[in-house]
Amino acid sequence: MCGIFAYLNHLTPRTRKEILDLLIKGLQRLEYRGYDSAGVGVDGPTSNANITLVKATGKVKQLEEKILENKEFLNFDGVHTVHVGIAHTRWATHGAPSDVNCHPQRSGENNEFVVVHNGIITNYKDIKQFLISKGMMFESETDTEIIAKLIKLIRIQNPNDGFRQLVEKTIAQLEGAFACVFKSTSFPGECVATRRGSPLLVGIKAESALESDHIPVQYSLDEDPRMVKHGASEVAGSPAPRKKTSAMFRVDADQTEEIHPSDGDSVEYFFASDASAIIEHTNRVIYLEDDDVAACKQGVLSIHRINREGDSSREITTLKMEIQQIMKGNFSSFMQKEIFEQPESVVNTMRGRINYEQETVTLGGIKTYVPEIRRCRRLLMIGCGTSYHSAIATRQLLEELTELPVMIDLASDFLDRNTPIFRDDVCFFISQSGETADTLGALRYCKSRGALIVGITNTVGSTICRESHCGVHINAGPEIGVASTKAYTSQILSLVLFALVMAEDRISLQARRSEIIQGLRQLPDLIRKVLDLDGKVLTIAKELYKKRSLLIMGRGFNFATCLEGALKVKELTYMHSEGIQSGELKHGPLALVDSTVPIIMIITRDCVFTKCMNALQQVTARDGRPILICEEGDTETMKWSEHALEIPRTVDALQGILTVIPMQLLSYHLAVLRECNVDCPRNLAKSVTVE
Ligand code: G6Q
Ligand code: GLU
Repeated sequence: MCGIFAYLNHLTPRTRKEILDLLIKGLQRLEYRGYDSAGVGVDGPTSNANITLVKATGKVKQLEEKILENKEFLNFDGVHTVHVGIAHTRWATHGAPSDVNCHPQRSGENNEFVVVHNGIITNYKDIKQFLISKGMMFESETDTEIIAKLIKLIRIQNPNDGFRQLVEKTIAQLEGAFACVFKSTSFPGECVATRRGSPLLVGIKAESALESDHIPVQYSLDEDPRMVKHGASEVAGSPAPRKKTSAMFRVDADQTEEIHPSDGDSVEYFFASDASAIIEHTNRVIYLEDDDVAACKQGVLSIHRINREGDSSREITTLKMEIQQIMKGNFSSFMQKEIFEQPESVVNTMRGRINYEQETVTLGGIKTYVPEIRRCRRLLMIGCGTSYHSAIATRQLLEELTELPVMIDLASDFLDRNTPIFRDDVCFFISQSGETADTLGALRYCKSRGALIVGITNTVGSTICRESHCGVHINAGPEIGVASTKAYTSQILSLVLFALVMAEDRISLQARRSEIIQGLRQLPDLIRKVLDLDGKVLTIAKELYKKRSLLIMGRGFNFATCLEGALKVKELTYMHSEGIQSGELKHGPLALVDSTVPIIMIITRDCVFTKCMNALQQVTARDGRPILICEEGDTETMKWSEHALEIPRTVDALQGILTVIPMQLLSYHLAVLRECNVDCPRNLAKSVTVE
C-alpha cells in the first residue's frame, strides 16, 4: 500500500546525485508494496530557497529516467552538507495516477511546503471547501493536497511557530489515516514526520555511538506558557528545571546529552513506511506511534506529542531482519502475509464509510447514482475467478436488500452469449486489478448498450475504474500474491456496503441493516479468531496433501466459499478440487462419495442449516468422512466428523467472509507441503489482460 522514503543528511556532504540515487533506491525497496506512480522532492538545484519536484506515473524506473533526463537542471554534481529529500510511491485512492496527483503534493506554486502521504484523509472534502473559501487554488484530485495547503494557511496564521508546531496544528484538523513527511523552504534543513493509522519509522545513522536506547517524548502541552507558570520553576530560587528534551542522545567527550551543530559529527536520518528501505543504511530504528511528531532540526531528532497517550519514550530498536524478510514481514510469502492482513484490510475497506452509532453507510463513489440505481430494471454482477465468486457470495443479500433481480455472470460466458442488455440495467464489474480483459470486454459491451456501469476495483486509475460511470474502491491495499485473498473478502464487504446503502430508506429493512452493520463492527476481531485456527488447518493439510482431489460442499451464504475454496486449492496446489452446491448432491455428485474421497463440508446455523445437515447425513451414510467448517460450540454437527474447524458465529450474510479463511489457509499449507510456488503458481498471472 504505497510507500514513503525520506533522507536527511546533516553535516554529511552528499552530491545531489548521491541524494537522488538514495531516494530512488529507497523507493525501489518499497515497490513490493504496490503502487502506480512515484515522485521526489529535493532542494532547488542551486539553493535551499526553493524545492524541486520530480514526478512520474508508472514505475520507479520511469521516475529514475525522468531524473536522468533532467540531470543538468538538477545539478547532479552540486554538494549539500545539510539536505532533506522526500520521496513517495503512490497507491491512488483519490484521483487517478497522473503526474499532478503524484506526491509530493505542495502548498502552492512556490513549493513553500511539500508533503508525501500514505493513507486516506476522510474529512478532506470539508477541509478543501474551507481552504477554497480562503482563496486557495487546488491543482490535484488528491485528498493529500489539502495537507500541504492547510499547513500553509496555519503558517500564515501562526508566523512565529516552528515547523514542528505547524505540523502539530495541521494534523489536529485531520481525520482518517496518514503517515506524512514534510519539507519546507521556510525551514531549510529541517523535516517533520508524523503518523496516524499508517506506519512510519525513523532510521538513525550517527558517527558516534548512540548510547541511549530510548528517546523521551516531549509533550507540546508543556510548551504552553499557561502550563509553565504552575511548574516547579515558580519556587523562589530554584533554577528553572532543565527541560528533558527528547533530542537525540549521544554521549560524547564532554558527556553532553544533545547534538550541537559545532559537534562536527555527521548524522543521517531515514524515514520510511517500513524497514526494508532503511536496513541497508542502519539497523537502529524508532517505530513512531500514532500521533507522534518527529522533528529533525539542526541534526537533532526530537519526538513530540499533542496528547499524553502511550509511552513517554520511544525505543531505539536494532533491526535483525534481512531485507527480503522485512518485505514479507514474518511471513514466508506475500499470499500468507495477505491472508493474515485481513483484519486490517477489512478495516481499510470500511474506513470512513460506516457510522456505527447512526448506522449509516456512505459510498462516495456512487452516491449521486443511488437514485438511478434504485429505479433500474435489474443488477448484473460480472467478473472472473475470485471476483466472480465475490458476486456469488453477496447475491442473496443484494436480492434481499435491493429487492431487485440480481444476475451473476462470468465475463467470458456473458460475452459469448451476446446477452441482451438495456438502458435501465445497472452492471457491476468486479475486478481486483481493474485490467482483466474479459471483464473489461463485458464492461464495454454493456456501456455501448447504455447501461449504467459500476466498477468495483482495488486499483484506482485502472482501465475498468476509468471506464466506469461510478464505482467503489475496495481499499484492500495492493495484493501481490497471484491467488486473491484479502481482495476477495474486501470485494464481498464492498458489495455488502452497497446493499446497505440501497436499503437505507427502507423502514422494513432497518432491523436487518442494523444487524449487519453491527456484525461488520465485530468482523476484524472475528477474522483474527479464525486466523488462530492456522495450526489446526496445517494438521488437516498434512493429511490431505497427497490426495488427488478435494470436494467442498455448502449452500446458501456459504456456497461461494465452496467455489472460492476449490479455486484456491486448484490454482495453488494443482490438485483437482470442486465446489459443490450441497442441494445438488442427489443430482449426481453423491456418486463421488466413499470413504476415500477427501470432503470438506461447510455448515453454519443459518436458514439452510437443516438442509446442510441432510447433506451431511447423505455423505456419512455412504461412508464419507467429511472435515467440517462449522460454528464454534455446534456439538450437534461436530459429532459427525473427526475434524472440525470451529469458526465464530456472525450474521449469516457475513459468514462467507469467515468461512473462506480456513480454505485460504488450507490451500496455502497444501501448496507449501506440495512444494508449489505460493506467490506465483504455474501458468497463472496476477492480471489476465488477454482474453
Ligand atoms: C484468483 C485469481 C483469479 C482472479 C481473476 C480475476 O485467486 O487471482 O481468479 O480472481 O483472474 O482477476 P481480477 O479480479 O483482477 O479481475
Ligand atoms: N490518498 C492519497 C492519494 O490518493 C495517498 C494514497 C497513498 O497512500 O499512496 O494520493
